[in-house]
Amino acid sequence: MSQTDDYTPPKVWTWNKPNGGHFAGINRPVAGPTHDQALPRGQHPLQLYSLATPNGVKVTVMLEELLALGHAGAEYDAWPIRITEGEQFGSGFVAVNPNSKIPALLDCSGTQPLRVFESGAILLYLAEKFGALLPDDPAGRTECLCWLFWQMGSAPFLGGGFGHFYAYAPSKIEYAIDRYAMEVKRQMDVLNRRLAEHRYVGGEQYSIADIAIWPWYGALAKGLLYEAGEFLQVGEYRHLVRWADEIARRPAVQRGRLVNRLVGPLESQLHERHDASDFATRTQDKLQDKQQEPS
Ligand SMILES: N[C@@H](CCC(=O)N[C@@H](CS)C(=O)NCC(=O)O)C(=O)O
Repeated sequence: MSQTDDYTPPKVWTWNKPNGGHFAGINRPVAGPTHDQALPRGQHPLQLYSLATPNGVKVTVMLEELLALGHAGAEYDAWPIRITEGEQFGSGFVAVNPNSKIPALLDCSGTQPLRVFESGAILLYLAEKFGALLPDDPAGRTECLCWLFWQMGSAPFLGGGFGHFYAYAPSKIEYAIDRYAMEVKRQMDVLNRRLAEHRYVGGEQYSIADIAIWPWYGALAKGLLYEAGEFLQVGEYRHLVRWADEIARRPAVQRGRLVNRLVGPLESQLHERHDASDFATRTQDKLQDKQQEPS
């Protein structure tokens, strides 16, 4: 096994900027704004500040699903936050999310704007606001929320753990990759077993549990995250793959994936979303932007 035992932690940790790996440019050990930057504001009650990473896609899929269900009050303006350029540290964004991470939502439909941050909290807020995509009965609701919170607790092991050490870390550390590969395979097995018995993660009804889990574990199961499909043998989790394919076919999911996407084929990018008609005209948007990746 390769070892990294040439490092002895000092008594007091200090910030070694160049040692931060792939995200060295944006990672820092303190919170709060770095600069003044107001957020743009559109005409709809819901203002979303986000990016088409897995955490961002959860919310745009949710909003598109709500609109597809006929909830006109879910009309939204979606503004891109360029996290590789540090826009999450602007004063306006920090006021909406003190944790400086996308996605962040501002609901301006009441007398005072209401901020909502953390993707799981945003999904739950929207589900309750519109009475949709969350079962009403106590048992169904509880099961759905268990899986929603499962995702919020599990994905950091996939993204911050496995993805970081497998794809982004400046050196390949066998111990770290082993540890997180084992955990991620265990998580996929959890989902696979659940989906062997139920059509959707929450049960027989499509819900915010699927909307939270699909952008991470659906992409993983299709080999689209961290180029790790072969390494993790994702095709073995056939019930998870079946579910991932079914969710991917939903028109609202296909629309939601495009919103605030700044990279990839031009037809997959919709930098800002202000109206349903924006999807039809998106290929006219010729702006290119810097790489975005889940952190
Ligand atoms: N637990 C948060 C995680 C959000 C998150 O990690 N967002 C990433 C992009 S996927 C981000 O904004 N990173 C910027 C940074 O870390 O500075 C949520 O689910 O909303």
